[in-house]
Amino acid sequence: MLRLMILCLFTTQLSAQPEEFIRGDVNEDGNVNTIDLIILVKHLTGGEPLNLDAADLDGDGDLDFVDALYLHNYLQGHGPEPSHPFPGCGLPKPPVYWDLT
Ligand SMILES: [Ca+2]
Ligand SMILES: [Ca+2]
Repeated sequence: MLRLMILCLFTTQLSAQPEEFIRGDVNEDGNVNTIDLIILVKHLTGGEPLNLDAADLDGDGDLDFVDALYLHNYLQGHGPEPSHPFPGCGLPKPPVYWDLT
């Protein structure tokens, strides 16, 4: 029984591993371009599923039209680059926890 519990814990940890991605590369083709913006807007209006981590352009943990505007501005050369990981593939930064004790 103990072996089974340990195996289950190990399996859960493996499946919880974050996957590498490029912020803004919503369709995961290796490029950040207008197609990603179109897919993101389609998703936000009830359309296609997508890589939610990559679509969170500002990396705030929420997916909304601010992310679409962020990507639009970046693609037009009027906004900052997507947050980490960008332009290369990588893992998101771990969350910062405040110790209030
Ligand atoms: Ca793409
Ligand atoms: Ca966001």
